[in-house]
Amino acid sequence: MSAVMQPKVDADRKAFYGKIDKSNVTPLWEVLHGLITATPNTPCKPYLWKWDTVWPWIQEAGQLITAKEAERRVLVLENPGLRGQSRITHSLYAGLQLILPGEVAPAHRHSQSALRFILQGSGAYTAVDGEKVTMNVGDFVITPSWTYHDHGNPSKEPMVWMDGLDVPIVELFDAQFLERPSMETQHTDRDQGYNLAQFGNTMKPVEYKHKTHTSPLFWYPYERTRGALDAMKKAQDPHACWGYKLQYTNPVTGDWAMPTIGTFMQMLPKGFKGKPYRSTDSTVYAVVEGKGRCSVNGETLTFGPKDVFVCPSWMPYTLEADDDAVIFSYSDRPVQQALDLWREQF
Ligand code: GTQ
Repeated sequence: MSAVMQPKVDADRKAFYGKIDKSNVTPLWEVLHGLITATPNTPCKPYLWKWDTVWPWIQEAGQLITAKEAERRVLVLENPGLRGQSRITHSLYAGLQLILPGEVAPAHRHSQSALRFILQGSGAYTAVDGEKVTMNVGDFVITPSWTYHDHGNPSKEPMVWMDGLDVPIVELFDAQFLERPSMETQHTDRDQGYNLAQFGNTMKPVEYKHKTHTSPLFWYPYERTRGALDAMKKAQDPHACWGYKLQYTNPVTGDWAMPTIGTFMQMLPKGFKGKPYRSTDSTVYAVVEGKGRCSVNGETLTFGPKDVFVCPSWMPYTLEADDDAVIFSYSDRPVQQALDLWREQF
């Protein structure tokens, strides 16, 4: 085709696009290269939220609104590449929730699954399905899809945890529901610790049959997780990329603790310099102990306790630690694996 033909071709195509556009039809060839890409083309960016920066703002939020009025007094951590979408990665939500002494965050239930990862304070509780769990720093707590939950703080100190929810995943499927019961708080008739006793001891009640894909154990205390990492560290060498890393499991099925969110705790031993790693699950990290660095996409994220950072899909990153660093993380890995999509490379 000669060059002189081009304007006519362009004009014909434009006219054609205009004609079919009115009926909501569009040519694939104009968008194909952006649609089916050779590697993940994520809008998610690497980012670090320093605790020292956000903690004063969390306290300020505590002066501006009560937990009751807000329903949930949370500062959402929005990925800089996804502003206005209440997302920390393309598929997951994160927020920092504050509950002050004497406050109650009223009960509700929703299709979205939630995790709590405790960053500061002790003595506040979350009530899940009729049972209160009093939380401490480093604990991982699950609120399964469609279970009633309310939070309260009978302690004398403010309590902050990170909320991780699968909001964007549920939104993708347009499958969200929310209900508020008539009572502000749930009647809790079981003792604290009952859930852990039933499911946290590599046993289960003989009559227990699981009905959902979420772990029946909803409280994973830090003490146990930390103990497991310590034992691992004594027994073996660290993995070249991730040091010592454990995945939280459903004790009954051995599967993920939550169907949509994979959760992990890892330890980078003092002086660790990890090799580059990448995977298709954009990952949210929350630091419990220690200091170190994550280098991703030419940026160095220098982290310490209570900091939160994100490593986006398929960007190679390395982890380093100055002292023993213990880091919680979560991602959409269970969903990707269930759909045969997940890849990693190291
Ligand atoms: O605690 O139920 O950060 O429903 C966002 C939505 C927390 C909660 C969030 C929620 C909650």
